[in-house]
This record gives sequence, C-alpha cells and structure tokens, in this order.
Amino acid sequence: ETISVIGLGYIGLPTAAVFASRKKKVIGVDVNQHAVDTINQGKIHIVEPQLDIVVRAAVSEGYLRATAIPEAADAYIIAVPTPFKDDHVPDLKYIESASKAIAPTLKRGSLVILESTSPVGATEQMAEWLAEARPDLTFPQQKGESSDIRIAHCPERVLPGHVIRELVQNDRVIGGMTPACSQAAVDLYKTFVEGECITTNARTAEMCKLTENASRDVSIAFANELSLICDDQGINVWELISLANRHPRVNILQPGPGVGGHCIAVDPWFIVSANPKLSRLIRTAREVNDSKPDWVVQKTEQAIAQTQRLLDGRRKPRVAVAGLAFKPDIDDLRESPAMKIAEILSQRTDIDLQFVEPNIEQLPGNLKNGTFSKDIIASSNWCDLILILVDHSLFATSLSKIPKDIVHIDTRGLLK
Ligand code: SAJ
Repeated sequence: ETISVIGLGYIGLPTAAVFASRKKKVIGVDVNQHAVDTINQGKIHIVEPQLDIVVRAAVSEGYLRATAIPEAADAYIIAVPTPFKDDHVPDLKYIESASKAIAPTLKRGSLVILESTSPVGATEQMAEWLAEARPDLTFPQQKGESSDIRIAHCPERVLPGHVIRELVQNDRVIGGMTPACSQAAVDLYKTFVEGECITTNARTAEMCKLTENASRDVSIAFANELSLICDDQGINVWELISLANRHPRVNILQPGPGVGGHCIAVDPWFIVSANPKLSRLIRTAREVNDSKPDWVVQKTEQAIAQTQRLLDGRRKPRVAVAGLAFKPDIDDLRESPAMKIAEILSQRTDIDLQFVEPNIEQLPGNLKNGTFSKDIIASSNWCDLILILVDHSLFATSLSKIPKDIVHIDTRGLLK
C-alpha cells in the first residue's frame, strides 16, 4: 500500500514521516523543490521537535521519498495551506491545484483525504474538481457507496511544538462523503493513531475543526477583554482570573498581546464569511483579539513618554522588547502579535530598542531599528522599560534577576 502526502509543511511532513515510521511506503509531494531536496537528504526545512529524527530514519530506511511530481498511490492525503483573501474569504486555490495535480494518477479504489483546515463544503468541492479531471472514474457525489474513488475530510488538530506526540495520541474526527469513505479513512489512520477515530460526514468534520479553533479564539477574547477592563479598573487581571477559575464551572484562558499563529486567527473567519449575519460573537472575538496589539502599543507609548519626561533629554529611553515568537518556547515568528508590536515600535527613532528572543539566531529584516539579544537579564539591566510579550519558560525562570526598579509592561502576567 502506497500513501501519497501532498504538501510537506508543518502538518504534511510529520504525517508522512509517522506513516513511514510504521513501515508504509510514503511519497511526499511538494511544489517547493528546496523542501523536496532537503527531505530526500533526510533533513527538514521546518522547525518541530523530534521531527528531524523521524524524517531521517524514514528516509534512510527507504520508506519516505519526496518529489515535486505526484505519482500513483492507494491513498492520498492533501495537507496544503488554506489562507484567506483580503476580505477574509477562504482561498481554496492550493486545494484546487493539488486536486488537479493528483487527478491524473488516481485509479479505481483510491482514497483521497483532505486534511487542510477547510470551510464547510470544501471536500465536496474537491470531489468536483477530481471528477471533472477524471470523467472515466466515478466519485461519491455521483455513485455513493459504489463509487470508484473514496473521499473524506480528516482535519489535523495537532499543537505546534508537540506535533509528533499529538499526531499519535489525539482523537481524530473522520468525515467521509459516505460511510464506506469514512471506514477506508479510519483503516488508514489506524496505522499510527492511538486515539479514537470517530466518524461523521464531511461537512460536520469541516465545521468541527473550525469550531475547535473558534472556541479557543472566543475564550481568549474573553480574557483579553477582561484585561482591558481590569487595566482601567486598577485590578490585576491574572489574579482575578485565577480567583474566578477556583469556581468549579469557570475556566477562563489567559490574556496576552493578541492571538497569533496560523490557525486560531484564521479559521474563525471561515465560519464568519459563510454566515456573516449569524456569527456575531465569533466575529467580535476576532476583532477583540486582533485589536489587542494596538492597545499594547498605546500602553507602551504612554510609558515611553513618561520615561522621556524623567530623562529630560539626557538620552533616549531604552526599551527592551522581551519575546517575538507567537507563543512560548517556539521560534516561530510568523503571524505573531509580538512581531506586530515590535515592528511598530521599531519605526521610532527617538528610542533605543533591544529585542530579546532566546529561540532565534538573528533578527528578522523588518525590525529596522534595534539590537538583538538572547539574554533577558542583561537586557533588563540595560533598559529603562521592559515590555514582556511572550511567556517563554526561560523568561519565567529569569524573573528573580530582573531589576525591580525598571518600568514593566507585562502582557503575559509573568510578573503577576
Ligand atoms: N493564547 C493566548 N491565551 C491563551 C492561549 C493561547 O493568548 O490562554 C495565544 C497564544 O499566545 C498564541 C495563540 O493564542 O498567540 C494561539 O496559540 P495556541 O497554543 O492556542 O494554538 P496554536 O495556534 O498553536 O494551535 C491551535 C490548536 N487548537 C486548539 O487548541 C483548539 C491546535 O490543536 C490546532 O491543531 C492548531 O491550532 C491548528 O493547526 O489548527
């Protein structure tokens, strides 16, 4: 049995490697030739703990091979990005091009699984694209259970930083276009999934994934809204939340500088764009979370102005920005609210800036003014004002050595 994984990114590559680690023959397909070459050398082009070891073993034992041109397989897993366009409308162009690329290689009995986070209806749309390209085969939307090709949606739900563990342990929601499609997909995932594989239809599976991330977004928005109210009322929001969470049926998440990453800030829009009038809460949560970085910038600018008054022109205020990643203990700066804040501050020439990020080796080019440090203690000894944007564990363990007399803006409640 051969499995083809289309899209060798943060989801596709770990999935391909884990199948290969269970001695399945896996063909990984990606349009990025650099990714293909890197993987064929047994190396990885993305950062994820343990992934390098699994990929190296899979390639050297001959179970995983990458290519830019799709080949015939028994099962296909599509794990390509699903971004949105300017107006927050989901953009299915990568699913469309992946479908068209694999269509010529399909054969009777092939199973095609869409793993990409998708708006409701995307799996049916993918089935249409495949059917148009292969009029010689039958598809579930035409022939139901007796179709030549089986199609299912099986959304990924792994947490970046814990992908290898969560791939194996998490439950999977499997939405086939027919029950037989679901069963074929369950049989495939059971190769390595130790969690439960629960079946449903494709539309429910699509909505389920969007719901999971929208639920987290709404919960974080609640915490972020509380943080604004508490700031105005002179209440420590972290103390407040920990007290409220003592109630047996209350479980509030943590406020922060905003919501980043590639999923939680994106997926809720797929729900909103399909039902704008009905999704008022989900939209508002997105807006609350998206506006938090600007609020943090305003707070920081007020503190800078105060420091300027104290320094009275003797020198520029020194500002340390602690953390650039989108969440703790990773090096991923993409879609990071901390980066958004850092970029705005780095446009100022009337302050001396230092960016502290222990998980990267150099600053990204879009931070114009400012020096780089990996050491929060040295940086806090240098600065007048420290802005904490990420709760890296290295920061948490350094807290006792950070001088108390500098101005703190703590968006993560590290200093409580
Ligand atoms: N955040 C807060 N407060 C919190 C929790 C998180 O401000 O209490 C922020 C983080 O700092 C970060 C953002 O939210 O900026 C998202 O981080 P995250 O750890 O909540 O989630 P992701 O984006 O790394 O991964 C999510 C996960 N979804 C859920 O937990 C429902 C993961 O399981 C999904 O597979 C992933 O999205 C995805 O690919 O969809």
